[in-house]
Amino acid sequence: MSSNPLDDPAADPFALAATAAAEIAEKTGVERHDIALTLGSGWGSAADLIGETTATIPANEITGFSKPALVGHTGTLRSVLLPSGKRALVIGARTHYYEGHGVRRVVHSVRTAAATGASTMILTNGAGGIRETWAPGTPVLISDHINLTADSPLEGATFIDLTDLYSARLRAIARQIEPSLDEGVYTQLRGPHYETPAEVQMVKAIGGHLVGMSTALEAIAAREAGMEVLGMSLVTNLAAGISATPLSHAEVIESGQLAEPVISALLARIVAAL
Ligand code: 8IG
Repeated sequence: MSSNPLDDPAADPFALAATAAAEIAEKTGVERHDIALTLGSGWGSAADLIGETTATIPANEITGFSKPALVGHTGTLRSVLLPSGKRALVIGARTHYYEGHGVRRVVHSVRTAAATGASTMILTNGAGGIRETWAPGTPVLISDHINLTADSPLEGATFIDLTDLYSARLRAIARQIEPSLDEGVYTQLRGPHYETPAEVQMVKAIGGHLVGMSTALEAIAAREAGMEVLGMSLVTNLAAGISATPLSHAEVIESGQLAEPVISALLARIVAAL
């Protein structure tokens, strides 16, 4: 196991993000990126659809990034030239909170994206759906979140307003592209276990519509960095107890793969409209 500089409590996570961004600029030959996308389960093909990939970097070659913990998570950073001439940084390497490396490692990709110049952060994920009407394969715009990790990427007395964290402006653009897109409140839990049915009922009672293990902490860090955030979930499964059948990771992966072409094309159309 190689050590990660972010694990040193004395390290400055923003300085390490700036270092990572400089390395990305050097390795991609792209001075500044405008938009960043983190592609979660089911969303990966969007990278091929949004534009022309001009550089692909194994994430572990960049300061602070780690090898992906999970098969199906690609572990690369890609620089994509959009038809508009804008540059997108596609992050296919997400560190999850449940990996236990701490929240600095979780949000490093977002801070790095901001340091590359990106002013828009698109966060995508696979999630469990609490609304019965959301069949597996349904994409949902994230309108707000509930952070049940009991953690924060902010350190010290850093008071950041999270009203309109998930930009109403960007959501309106997404709904212009696809008027049938539903919105929902994403609830981040620590995982890696899925919820019990009782926990899903608790999340429903407090106003959550989606359950997942990423995104909320990343969105907070994106806002701290001054970025405008668009969040989208792919409902890969009904949350525990909403459907009669138990959850299996294999089924979650499979429904993600089935929906991937459709939702990736949708995301590409949204990116083109930003
Ligand atoms: I994909 O049902 C996916 N990720 N917490 N619950 C939680 N995370 C998830 C789920 C789910 N499905």
